[in-house]
Order: sequence, then C-alpha cells, then structure tokens
Amino acid sequence: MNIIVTGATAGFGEQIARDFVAAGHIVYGTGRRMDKLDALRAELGERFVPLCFDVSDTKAVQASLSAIDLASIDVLVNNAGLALGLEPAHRADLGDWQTMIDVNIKGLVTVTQIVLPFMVANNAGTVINIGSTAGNHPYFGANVYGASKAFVKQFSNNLRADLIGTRVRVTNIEPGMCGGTEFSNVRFKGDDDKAAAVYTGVEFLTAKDISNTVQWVVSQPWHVNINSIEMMPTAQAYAGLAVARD
Ligand code: NDP
Ligand code: 8X3
Repeated sequence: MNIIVTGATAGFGEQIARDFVAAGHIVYGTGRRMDKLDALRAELGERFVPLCFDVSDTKAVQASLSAIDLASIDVLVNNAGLALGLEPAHRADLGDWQTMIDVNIKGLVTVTQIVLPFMVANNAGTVINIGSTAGNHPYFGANVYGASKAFVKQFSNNLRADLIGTRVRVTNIEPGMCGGTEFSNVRFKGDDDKAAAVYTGVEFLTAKDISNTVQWVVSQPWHVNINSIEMMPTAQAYAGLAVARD
C-alpha cells in the first residue's frame, strides 16, 4: 500500500510511519522539520518518502502533494496537529487559538480535500483522522484544542455521509492521555519539566498503542468501516462535572 502520514517527524505519526514501512508499505511522511524527515529517510530507506511542508500553508501543501502520484494513495492518516496552552479561555492567547484552528482544522481539511477525489476515482481508500477524547469531553483549558478535535469528529462523520456508495472509508481515532511524544512539550512551549509532570506516575498510552490501532483499522475487510475508536489508558476515566462553590 501507499500511505500518507502527516506529522511523521515525531510521536504518533513517526511510529505509524515506522510500522507501515516495517510491514513493507510505502509511506509519504510529512512534517515541517526537514532534518527529522531526512533522518527517517536515512534510517528507513526508500520506502519512506519525505514531504516537507506546513499543513497550514495551503499553497505549500498543494505544491508538495501534487508532486506525488496521488492516484496511488491507499491510506491517508491525518495526524499532524497540536495543542497550545492550557489557560482558561479568558486568559488564552488568540494567536495560539488561531494556530490550532489553522493546523488541526484547516490543515486537515486541506490535505483531505486534495487526496479524497483520487480515492473516490479509484473507488478505494481509507482516511484515518486523529481526533481526541478532548473532542468528546470538555476539560479545563481545552477550549479551542478540544473544539478543533470536535470538528475533526464531525468532519469524519460527514465525510462518511458524502462517501456513501463508494469504497472509501473514514475513521476517527480519539485517544486520551498519551505520553512519550512531543505533544505536551509543544503545548507548554518548551517547558519540558511542566510537560513531564503531566505524565508523572501514570501508565499512559504510547504512540505504539495508537499505531497498533491504525494498523487494525486498515486491516479490516473492505466492507467494514470503523467509524470511531475512543481509547484511554486504563489509568484514565471520565471525571465528574464541575461545581462552583462560595
Ligand atoms: P507530537 O507533537 O509528538 O507530533 C506532532 C506532529 O505533527 C509532528 O510530526 C509535527 O511535525 C506535526 N505538525 C505539527 N504542526 C504542524 C504543522 N503546522 N505542519 C505540519 N506538521 C505539523 O504530537 P503527538 O504525536 O502526541 O500527536 C499527534 C496527533 O495526535 C495530534 O493531532 C494530537 O492533537 C493528537 N493527539 C495526541 C494525544 C496525546 O496525548 N499525545 C492524544 C490525542 C490526540 P513538525 O513539528 O516537524 O512540523
Ligand atoms: C490529547 C489528549 O487529554 O491532552 O488530545 O487533550 S488531552
């Protein structure tokens, strides 16, 4: 298979790319950091094809993706994304909000809109979006990040509607707390101690858990569409509703 994995320079995307390459597939791995992409290419060989672009730069996405044979793409994993900040809405940074919207929403729909017509023309393809439990459940400081993942959830559902009658599948994977990636380092803007504290004493999900789920979704027979999978570490659960007291 030929697979596009956005955000392959770290975390989930890197593990997903590694596992698909190890299984003999060709991965077009994307990210903004060319040095990371080059290192993966050197390690994984020619089955890993680096594509360097910012998903929020529509022209760059179009230029990069139009240079590959999009008709050959079997799977698109829309993974690139980020959270910025954990402040309450009234103290949050507007620029951070706009960046999350640009990457998690606009970037994801841009890549999808470019690849999808080729999958429909082939009457075959699988789109896997990486959502989040934050798209399903509010938590303090999740404001625009959680809302962006709620968009990804409903976009996935609405793609399913539009694609009815085709053999193009769409899945939204919704992980909870997952450590060992750069997610919290990015969220806390390089404050690595604060990032590490998020995971202290918790047996969190790993990128391998997410990659295993992606592999399982893709391995289902064509008539099976996994609509969504919400997954959490056993150590995490839904919490109670908030109450303000005098
Ligand atoms: P990482 O920070 O480890 O990896 C994020 C990846 O996205 C990197 O490869 C990064 O590449 C890429 N990326 C970020 N911004 C851009 C951009 N503007 N253009 C192109 N690529 C970009 O995070 P995770 O692996 O933990 O997260 C991956 C996805 O999973 C995200 O969508 C995240 O929201 C979601 N998620 C994460 C959870 C967690 O607990 N870790 C739980 C649930 C969902 P580069 O910097 O090179 O551009
Ligand atoms: C990442 C998981 O709980 O930090 O989407 O929002 S969480």
